[in-house]
Amino acid sequence: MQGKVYKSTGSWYSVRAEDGKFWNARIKGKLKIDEEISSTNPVAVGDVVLFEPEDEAVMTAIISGVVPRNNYMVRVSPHNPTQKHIIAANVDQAILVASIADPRTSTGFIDRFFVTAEAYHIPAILVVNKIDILKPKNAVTLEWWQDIYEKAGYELFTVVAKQPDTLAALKEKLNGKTTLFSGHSGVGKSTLVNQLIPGIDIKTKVVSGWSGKGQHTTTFAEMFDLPDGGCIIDTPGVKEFGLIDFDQEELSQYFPEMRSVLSGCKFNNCLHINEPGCAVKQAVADEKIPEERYINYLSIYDSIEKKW
Ligand SMILES: Nc1nc2c(ncn2[C@@H]2O[C@H](COP(=O)(O)OP(=O)(O)O)[C@@H](O)[C@H]2O)c(=O)[nH]1
Ligand SMILES: [Mg+2]
Ligand SMILES: [Zn+2]
Repeated sequence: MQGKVYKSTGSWYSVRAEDGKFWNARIKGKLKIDEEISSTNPVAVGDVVLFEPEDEAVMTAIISGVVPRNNYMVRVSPHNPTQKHIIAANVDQAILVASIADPRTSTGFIDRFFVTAEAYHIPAILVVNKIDILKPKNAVTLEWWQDIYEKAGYELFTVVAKQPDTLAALKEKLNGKTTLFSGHSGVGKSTLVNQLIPGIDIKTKVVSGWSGKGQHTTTFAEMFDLPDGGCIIDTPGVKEFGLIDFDQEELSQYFPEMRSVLSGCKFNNCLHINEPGCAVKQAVADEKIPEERYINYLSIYDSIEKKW
C-alpha cells in the first residue's frame, strides 16, 4: 500500500493511506530508498511511503520504502552537527514565521532559512506575526524588513495569528499547496495553524504564571489538511538554522538579488569579498542589494568555512 507521512515521532509514523485511513507505521529491516542522503531521519513528514499492514485491528503497519522525493528541506541535525535532519519532504513552499519582538527574529536567521530554501529549490515566504504588539521601534524594523525582502524578491505577509481578518492574503497563498511552517519557538506557528484549520486544536505555548517560563509544545513535525485543499506542516521551533552541504563558491547563487548581478563580476570565480571589479559589492554600494543581506552573506560565508 501507499500513503503519506503526516506525523513522525521518531520511531513511529502516522501514515495516511489513499482511502484516508491512518496507520501507525514503523520501519523494520532495510528500507528501500533511492537517494543516498545520510540523514538522522530516513523518513520525514510529507514523504510518500510504501507500507504493509501488520495488525489491522490496531492499524499498525511496516514501512518498506520511500517514493523518490520531489524535494525536501533540511537543516543540521540538532543532535549531530555532521548530519542532516530532513524537516519535511515534497513541499511546494516554505514559510518562515517571524516576530520582531517577543521573541525577536534576526535577519541572520531569516537569511539562513531563505538560503537553504533556495539551495533546495523551494520558494520561500516571510510571514511576520504579532504585528498587534509592535512598539514604535519595532514598526521601524518592520518597514526595514519590507524594504530588504522586497529588494531580495521575497513576499512578505504581516499578520496577527488570532485575528482572522488579517489572514485573507495568506490563506490565498496557501490554497492548494503543501506549505512548511518554520520559525523560532513562540512566534505563533501553532496559533496560525489552529486559526487556518477550523476544528483542530494544536497546543500553543502557555506561559506558566509563576515562573514566566514558556513550555515547548510542538515537539514533532505534523501535517494538517487545509479545508479548501492543500496542507500545512507545523514544525517544532528552531533556535538556529544550521546550513549543511554548502560550498562557499555557490553561496551567492542563493541570494536572488546577488544572482542577478553575478555575471557582471570581473572574475568568474569571484567570492564578492575582496576582489576588484565585483558587481555584487558595486550593487551594495548603489543600494540595489541591501547592505544587511550582504553582511549576512559574509557571516554565512564565514560559518561555512569553519564547518567544512
Ligand atoms: N499578541 C500576539 N500573540 C500571539 C500571536 N500569535 C501567537 N501569539 C501568542 O504567542 C505564544 C506562542 O504561540 P505558539 O503558536 O505556541 O507559537 P509556536 O511556538 O511558534 O507554535 C502564545 O501565547 C500565543 O497566544 C499574535 O499574533 N499576537
Ligand atoms: Mg508550536
Ligand atoms: Zn563579485
